[in-house]
Amino acid sequence: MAWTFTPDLTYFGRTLTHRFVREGRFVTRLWHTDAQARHSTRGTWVTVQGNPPVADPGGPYVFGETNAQALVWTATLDAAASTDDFGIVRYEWGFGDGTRGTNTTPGITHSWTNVGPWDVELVVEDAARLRATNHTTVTFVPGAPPVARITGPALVDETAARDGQWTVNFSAADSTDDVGIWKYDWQFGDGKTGTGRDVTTRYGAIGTYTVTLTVTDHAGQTHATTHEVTIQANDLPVPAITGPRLLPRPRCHQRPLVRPLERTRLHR
Ligand SMILES: [Ca+2]
Ligand SMILES: [Ca+2]
Repeated sequence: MAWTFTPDLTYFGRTLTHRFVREGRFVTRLWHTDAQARHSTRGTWVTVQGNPPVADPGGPYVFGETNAQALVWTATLDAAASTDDFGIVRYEWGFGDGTRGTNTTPGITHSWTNVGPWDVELVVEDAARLRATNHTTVTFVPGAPPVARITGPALVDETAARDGQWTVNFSAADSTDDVGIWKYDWQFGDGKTGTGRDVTTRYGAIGTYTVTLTVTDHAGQTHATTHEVTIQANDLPVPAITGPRLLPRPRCHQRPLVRPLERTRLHR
């Protein structure tokens, strides 16, 4: 009669004592040989169970705007303070937004779509499948809103025009934010719009236009400013006609190039 706990650990005898060094469910096999040398095998599960774990999700967590990227808030949570007598094998998180995630290590990174506060649940499990649950909160706090500034000409004359279109450049490079600007949205006052920090537009008529710049930081906070630009023409064009030059009139005392006909007859 032999008892096998692992391929290299075998006991013989009707009864035995085995010391488990960790929690979990283990397969134990009994190899039996009767008096007629017939063999049979039976297996069973042995569950080794210590104390349940203690869940500690950390927190409450408060993160700033540096954790935001294009209105998505990302943070790493740490359950390293959770404990168990033999060790935690699984960390399951409920992020409060309807999604869950699992990991075999205490840390986990997740992204939320707004600032919360989010009620976060942590479930830890040891090798014996004993569980413990705890909660914390995750909150994101936006920083300062951005400040929009337009750099561009106030007056654009005909030197910038070509084929009836005035080309004008504007820049939002002087706009500021405590963390960073996500978006630049432009309205040029003539119905056209644009995006990006540095933009070029074309006006098709003289006049004064109000340019509006709206900047958005990664927390979704906005600020708008305006800038007036006047499009003008220079002096009106002066038409000039170039044609054939007039020939000079012949002088009266000049002899005709051809002699009169009757005088020619007298010399015959
Ligand atoms: Ca345990
Ligand atoms: Ca900001």
